[in-house]
Amino acid sequence: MSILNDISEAMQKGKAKLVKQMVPQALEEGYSAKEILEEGLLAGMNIVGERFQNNEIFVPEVLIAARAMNAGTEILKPLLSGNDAEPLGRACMGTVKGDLHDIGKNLVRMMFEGKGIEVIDLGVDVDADTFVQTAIEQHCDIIACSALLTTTMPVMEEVVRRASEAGIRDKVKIMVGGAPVTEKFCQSIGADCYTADAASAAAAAAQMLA
Ligand code: B1M
Repeated sequence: MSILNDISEAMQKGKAKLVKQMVPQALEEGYSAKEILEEGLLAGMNIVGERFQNNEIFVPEVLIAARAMNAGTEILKPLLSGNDAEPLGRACMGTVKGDLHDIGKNLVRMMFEGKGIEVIDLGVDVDADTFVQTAIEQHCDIIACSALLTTTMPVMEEVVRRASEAGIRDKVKIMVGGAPVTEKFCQSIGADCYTADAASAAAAAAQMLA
C-alpha cells in the first residue's frame, strides 16, 4: 500500500497529526504536491462524502476529516501556490451566504495566489453586498464565489445582480464554482466564468486578467 493510501485513510479518520507527519514523508518519497493532494487528500474526502451521503458517518466525523484535510493542504500550500509570480490582478473570494464549506474555496485561493493573483479572502457565509462592496473598495478585477449546497447557489445570482446595480458589472469578472455549480447555471445567472476545479479556475482567471 502506498503512502498516498495511508494519507487518504488517516484523513478519513480525522487523524490530523498523522496526516501532518505523512505529507512531508510522501514528499520525501518523491510524490509531487499535486499527487498527494489528488490521490491522497481529495481521494479520501470523496470517500468521506460518499459515506456521509449514505448516512454511514455524520457531521462531527466529516468535520474532523475536514480538519485533517486542511492540516495536509496547509503543508502543501507553498508547493502548490509558489510565491515568485508577478501580481496579475486582484480578486475577492468567498463561500456564499448560508454556506460554510471552505475546503474547495481554500484550494482555489492557493491556485490563484500561485498565478500571482492577489486574493482578499472573505471566508465563508459571505453575502452578495459584501462581495460587491469589497470589489468596489479594494478595486478587485474578479469576484470569485464558491457554493457547495444547492440551496446557496442562488446567492451567486444575487452577486451578479448587485454588481450590476452598483454599476461595476463591466469592470469586474464574476467567477462561480463548487460541486453543484455547472456551466449552464453560470450562463443562466449571467456570471462570466465557471470552472470545475481549482487549477482550471486559476488558469481561467489568469487568462481573463492577461
Ligand atoms: Co457538507 N455537504 N454539509 N459539510 N459536505 C456536502 C457538500 C454534500 C454534497 C454531502 C452529501 O450529502 N453527499 C451535501 C450537499 C447536498 C446538496 O446541497 N446538494 C452537504 C450537506 C447536506 C451539508 C449540511 C447541510 C449537513 C447537515 O448539517 N445536515 C451542512 C451544511 C452546513 C452549511 O454549509 N451551512 C454540511 C456541513 C459540512 C461540514 C461542516 C461538516 C463539512 C465542511 C467543512 C469545511 O468545509 N470546512 C462538510 C463537508 C466536508 C462536505 C463534503 C463531505 C466534502 C466537501 C469538500 O470539502 N470537498 C461534501 C460531499 C462531497 O463533496 N463529496 C459535503 C473537497 C473539496 C476540495 O471539493 O469544495 O467541491 P469542493 O471544491 C472543488 C470544486 O468544486 C472546485 O474546486 C475544488 C477542487 O479543485 N471549486 C471551485 C470549489 N469552489 C470553486 C470556485 C470556483 C471554481 C471552482 O470559482 C470561483
